[in-house]
Amino acid sequence: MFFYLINLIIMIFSPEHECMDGQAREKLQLAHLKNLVEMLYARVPFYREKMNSLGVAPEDIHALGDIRKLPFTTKDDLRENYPRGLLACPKDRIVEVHMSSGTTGKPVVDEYTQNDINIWRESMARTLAGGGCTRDDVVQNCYGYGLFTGGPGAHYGAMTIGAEVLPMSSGNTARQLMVMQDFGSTMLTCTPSYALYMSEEAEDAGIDLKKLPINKGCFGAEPWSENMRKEIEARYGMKAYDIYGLTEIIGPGVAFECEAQNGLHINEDFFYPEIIDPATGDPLPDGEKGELVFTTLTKEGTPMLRYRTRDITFLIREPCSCGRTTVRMHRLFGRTDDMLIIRGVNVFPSQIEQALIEIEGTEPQYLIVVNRGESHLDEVELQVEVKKEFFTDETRGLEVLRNKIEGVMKSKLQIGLKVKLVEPKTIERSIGKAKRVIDNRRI
Ligand code: DLL
Repeated sequence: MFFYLINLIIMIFSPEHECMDGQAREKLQLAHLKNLVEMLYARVPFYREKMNSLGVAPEDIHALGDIRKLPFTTKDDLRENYPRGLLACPKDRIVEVHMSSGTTGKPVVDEYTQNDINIWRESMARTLAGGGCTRDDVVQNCYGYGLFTGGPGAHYGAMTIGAEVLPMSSGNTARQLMVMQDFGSTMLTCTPSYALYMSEEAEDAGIDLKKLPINKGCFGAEPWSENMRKEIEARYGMKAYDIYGLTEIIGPGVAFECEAQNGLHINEDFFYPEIIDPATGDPLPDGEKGELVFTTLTKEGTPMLRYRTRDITFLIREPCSCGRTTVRMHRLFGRTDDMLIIRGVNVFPSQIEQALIEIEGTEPQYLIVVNRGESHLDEVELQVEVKKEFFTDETRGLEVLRNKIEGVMKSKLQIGLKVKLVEPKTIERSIGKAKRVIDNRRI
């Protein structure tokens, strides 16, 4: 009765799990962890060999903290075991497969049993409910369908809630806008860059998104800043929520924002998080920024043991005003492998984006091009789209703006970069994940 009331008031999808007492949850997590380690040791040679080489066996797991005795798993391990080397159950129990291509090497594979799909449905229902989704919503799902987890994940979640799903996939923006108007979509799910792109197309077509019923959205799959959130909220007249996940762990549904928007709640009864120092692998205390590591506690197809995500964040354990008791992660700061090292200085594309959107006159569209110059020094060109008024204006305005951006970047990033202002819509738009960096140094 108590949980039923909470559910009615603040739309928590599974209050009995999401608002669970901390000690009870830890007990559950430990039981799952023991099962998982036993199962992986018995069934997956890759994990058995790794554990043997560290001299650790399933019977060494007595407390949650013992997870630190276990080996890490990396993206390279996954690629080396492509396509089916990490399968932990008979192949005939697999009902669905997803992959993420990345930019180099073999894709990363996730294979799901029916039980894994059920966990995914549940995690995504919690995620969309965190963004206010109810059975009364019409969810326009413009994450890509196919091998990418975004489309199917959001679809499963919305259906589990009982909402109506429009399975649009990404692209064909004119049709997206037509359907949005004709079917009265109330919730949008897509990458944040595609949400912005659609809003530009709407503006050009004379459609005022603020007048449509669409009033909330769950965005993720790529880095985006607080300012980009404000921009999306202003253009649509909606509330925009950050959602996080990765193919290796399940897809979207690993963590999500609630209405308090003070970090992303991790579905930690399914996905056990740790933060480590990326250089040493040592655990870091709560509140300290490091690499996020996940163990899938209940997955059957391709479970992951201490998977190093390369995503950088910190954990927040203070109670959340929404009533959920799950640990939260701060929205991502970047990735260990996206970090550009420019003349010895660490730079994340997200820092550039954050600085840029604060500068009046620029559009939230940019491209970072890194070259190694003739003097063998790294040279960075930052291409920034500028509002169309600037190009009809005298060139003096453009020069002032360019100097301003260069000055702000120098003070925020501690490196000098060359800014090239470009006309609206010259930077290539993406219907999926946006490409923000071209690093020619590696070619
Ligand atoms: O992007 C799953 C997903 C789909 C998440 C839809 C959210 C919404 P992958 O293609 O395997 O899976 O990419 C995972 O994308 O390790 C992060 O680096 C990045 N990422 C995902 N969500 C966010 C986010 C999906 N909210 C990789 N903010 C992850 C920043 C994100 N980066």
